Amino acid sequence: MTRQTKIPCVIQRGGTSKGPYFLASDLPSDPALRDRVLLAVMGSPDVRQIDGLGGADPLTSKVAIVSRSSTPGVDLDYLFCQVKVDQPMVDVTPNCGNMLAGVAPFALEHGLIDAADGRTTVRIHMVNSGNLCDAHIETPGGIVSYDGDARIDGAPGTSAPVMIDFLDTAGSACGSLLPTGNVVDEVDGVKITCIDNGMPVVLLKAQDVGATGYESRDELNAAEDVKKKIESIRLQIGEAMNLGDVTEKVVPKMCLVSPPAHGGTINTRCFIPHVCHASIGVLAAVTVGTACVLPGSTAYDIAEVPDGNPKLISVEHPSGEFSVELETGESVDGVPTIERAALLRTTRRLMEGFALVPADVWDGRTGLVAEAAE
Ligand code: NQM
Repeated sequence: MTRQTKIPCVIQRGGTSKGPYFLASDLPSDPALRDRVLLAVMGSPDVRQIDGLGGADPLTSKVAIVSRSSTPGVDLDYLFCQVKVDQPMVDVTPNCGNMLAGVAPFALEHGLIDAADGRTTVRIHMVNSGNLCDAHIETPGGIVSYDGDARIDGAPGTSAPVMIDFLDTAGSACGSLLPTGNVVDEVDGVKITCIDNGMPVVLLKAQDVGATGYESRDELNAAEDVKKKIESIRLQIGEAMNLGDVTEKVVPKMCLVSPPAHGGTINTRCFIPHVCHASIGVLAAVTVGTACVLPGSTAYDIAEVPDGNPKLISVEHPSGEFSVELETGESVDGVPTIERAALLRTTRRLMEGFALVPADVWDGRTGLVAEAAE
């Protein structure tokens, strides 16, 4: 019988995503070995991830790695790992604002930080991008509560609210808000806006690639012609967005935009990047919201942006809407600065135990690297 390495692990829903959460100290510190371990944990590469914990979908093939932060004034470090379902690859380029919702509760339950009586504010360093955020967690009596009335589209039921304030997300992976230096570029005859306010996203009008923008997720996943056009644009623009060769990367995300259909600000269908999202990513929504207030962008002329500051931007998606509160500051060269983006998520601890990986992938007792996995 093959001996297996037991790794302490919690499975948690974070927003509209789900996956294992680990303490950094329970995983190998070498990134290449860590990635091999995560592939084994999730059962990748395999379209069904049948031999692992992954859910055979990009939204359930995610891992959060958490530790106390060594940065003064910051409580936690959070590294997000997107484990590819059908390829032996782990991408740490982007953040995930959904898994982020579970990070502070996980750390509080593991005693990495202390809870206040009532509500605990936790400052988190998102290692992937170097950005900071504050997560506000309900902790009555100093204990994390998962019960409450908060509801988000894309997750059933209600739970305790996790309010998140993003403090400085412009240029998270691309180095600047508008990485190509332009509000609009043109590729394959299609006008696009390349923007990164927490997530590298390319926004294009749905009609420009032969879609309406109101299709279901399944319809778009079956729309090979539309997906081919989108991928061609993505591969051509990746370098100009400072992301290098994006063939094997999960960014930039590709977002089809169209006028709102349900009283929101804008309607979206996001490809992440090859599968249509069931809703929309957190930082993708912050980035799309930012494009809505950016004069000249591909979203600006179709967005119905409310007056006032801060503004509640409602991003419509295949399973409802996602509200982002955006506070804008002075415009510099026609580009508004985003002072703050705040939003609501929920989370729930689902399982606690051990993930098991074959010892020939990682022998956790000796820390030995297995050559066999190469
Ligand atoms: O944009 C999916 C998700 C995400 C990422 C994706 C996310 C974000 O919904 O911050 O949360 O875009 O691949 O979990």
